Amino acid sequence: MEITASHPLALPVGVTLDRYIMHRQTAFPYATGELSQLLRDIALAGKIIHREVNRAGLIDLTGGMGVQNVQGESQQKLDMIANIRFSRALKNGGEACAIISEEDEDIIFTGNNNGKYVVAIDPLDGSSNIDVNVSIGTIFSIYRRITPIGAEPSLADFLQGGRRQVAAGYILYGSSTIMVYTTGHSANGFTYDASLGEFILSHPDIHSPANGQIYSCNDGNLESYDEGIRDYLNDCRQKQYTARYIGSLVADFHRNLLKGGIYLYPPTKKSPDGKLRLLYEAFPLAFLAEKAGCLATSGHRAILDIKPTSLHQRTPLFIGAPLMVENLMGHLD
Ligand code: FDP
Repeated sequence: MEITASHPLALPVGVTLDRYIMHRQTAFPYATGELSQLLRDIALAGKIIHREVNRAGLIDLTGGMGVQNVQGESQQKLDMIANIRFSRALKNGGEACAIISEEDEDIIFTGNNNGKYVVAIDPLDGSSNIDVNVSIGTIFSIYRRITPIGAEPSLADFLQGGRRQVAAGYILYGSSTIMVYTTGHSANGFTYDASLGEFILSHPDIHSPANGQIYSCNDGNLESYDEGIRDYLNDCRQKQYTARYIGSLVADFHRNLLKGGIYLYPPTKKSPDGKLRLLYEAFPLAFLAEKAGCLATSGHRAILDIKPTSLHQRTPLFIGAPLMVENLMGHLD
């Protein structure tokens, strides 16, 4: 068999996440490498979760724990495992002095009081899809601490506001596993090659389409949405847009980011403040979305302009293609 230059076997493997992070770091002469290491720790935990998710059905990792998490939602075994994996990776890494997680009520102190960063994380988002082989994800958000290095970190480190994030992203465990993150410049995606054990740059400098034709929301909640939202959804139907709702925020967000679309989780009667969590769902996705040319709003203000007041605060979320989000806003009071 002749292997030509364009044959897949002859093509270079591509840029690994490690190399990319290292390369980016050299662009900042005063960078110490701690943020780079933190991102590598997150990627490593992501690889482990990829492995657990893929064999969950074989080793009794599906199903619930029989307990509820701090949100009052039933905790799945994989939720708990992902939480342990990420906490351990961040504790062992040494760069994070504290973590907050969807699965824990209070701040987790890593014991590394010299660490410069704090991390807010949803270790496994989309729990209701875990047992049925549907895409799920991890969402993370990183801040430089504002408490002095060496001291015990505090709530204030986590309540700085979304615009103070220094990095944010997600890992989607889908038909392939992909990590997408930004350090405040471009948004880049790295697909996991399990045979190499490496994330490889596959989606450099993501720019989402300015407009789209996909809308994603839980239609079963329609009766409990405000009139403006119902109006907007009607508009989408009249334009014969495509309805796509996986019910895993990361998966719905990722699809819309690449194809052009809007994700909506409005206030409902059951969740009058919205269902999604500000610090480890809305903030990181909004930060990433803005870098990729999208918009994210609560319906009242840009998500990144919301002043956080508590660790597990909720918010309505409308996020996606800028023209779609603007059109939606035109339907709201
Ligand atoms: P889940 O409760 O399954 O963890 O983060 C919460 C979240 O999933 C999102 O991932 C998802 O988009 C949304 O809630 C789904 O909520 P509904 O079941 O109410 O539609």
